Amino acid sequence: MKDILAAPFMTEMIRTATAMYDHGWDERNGGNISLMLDEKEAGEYLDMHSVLRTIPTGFSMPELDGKIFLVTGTGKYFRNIQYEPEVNLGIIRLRGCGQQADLLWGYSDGGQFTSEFPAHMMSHSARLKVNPANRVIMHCHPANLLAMTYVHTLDEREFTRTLWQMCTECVVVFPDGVNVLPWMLCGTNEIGEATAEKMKTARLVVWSQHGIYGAGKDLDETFGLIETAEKAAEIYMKIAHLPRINTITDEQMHLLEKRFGIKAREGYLEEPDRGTDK
Ligand code: 2HA
Ligand code: ZN
Repeated sequence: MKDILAAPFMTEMIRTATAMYDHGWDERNGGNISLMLDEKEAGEYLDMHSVLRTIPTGFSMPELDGKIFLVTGTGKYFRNIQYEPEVNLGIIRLRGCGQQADLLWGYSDGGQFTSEFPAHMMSHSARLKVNPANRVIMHCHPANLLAMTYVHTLDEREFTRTLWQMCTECVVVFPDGVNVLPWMLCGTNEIGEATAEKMKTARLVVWSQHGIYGAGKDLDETFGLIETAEKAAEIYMKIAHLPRINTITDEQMHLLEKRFGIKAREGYLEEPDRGTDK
């Protein structure tokens, strides 16, 4: 059996959680990540028949039966993941219509997966239907995106357009835009279901006055997605109180669409022949 602490999925997870902490996105026990593992790859590092204990999930998701996830632990600090991965992370396999999670590794102090496990698993299910290559759901509390939800309309088209206007590459990195949930109680199946519904049409979902969810095919892509949206929100928070005398126009965004071979979300940009709006 190979050393699991040297597995690429483990080193990448630790590297990513540490970078997120270093960016200030995951204060105290804030934030959580789940990474779907390939069964064959995980089998090189784990005895797949040895179940340490079984944890009830509190929801039913038959479509995820047999799927294996590396998940951050509840109450655990991202800051500490690099020092004690086996305490702060766990690997679980779902079964029994997703109602049971068999622990295969980790949570070694008796802990369990993140309180946002329902939102993660429901979002995995939603994103896999849109993109079978999706592997990552990531949640964190980046300051500027959060700040923006206090002063900007939560209308999804307007929120997205503002972010696209803040950096030239935004529309290229997230052409599907950003969906937005109003404030909701976190850690519940209800916010999980609402997040998954929003994940059907975008890889980024803002939780107002709380944080953001991102989805992607790997940790790098998902981190980069949140990083780009947060950079745009930072610029917005630097200029929101000042008169805006220049911006990126819809016409320019259409040029970006052509240059990078992407298509901005339907109806989010004015069509070229109808001129541009703000
Ligand atoms: O796990 O971020 O939303 C801590 C959180 C809950
Ligand atoms: Zn949170």
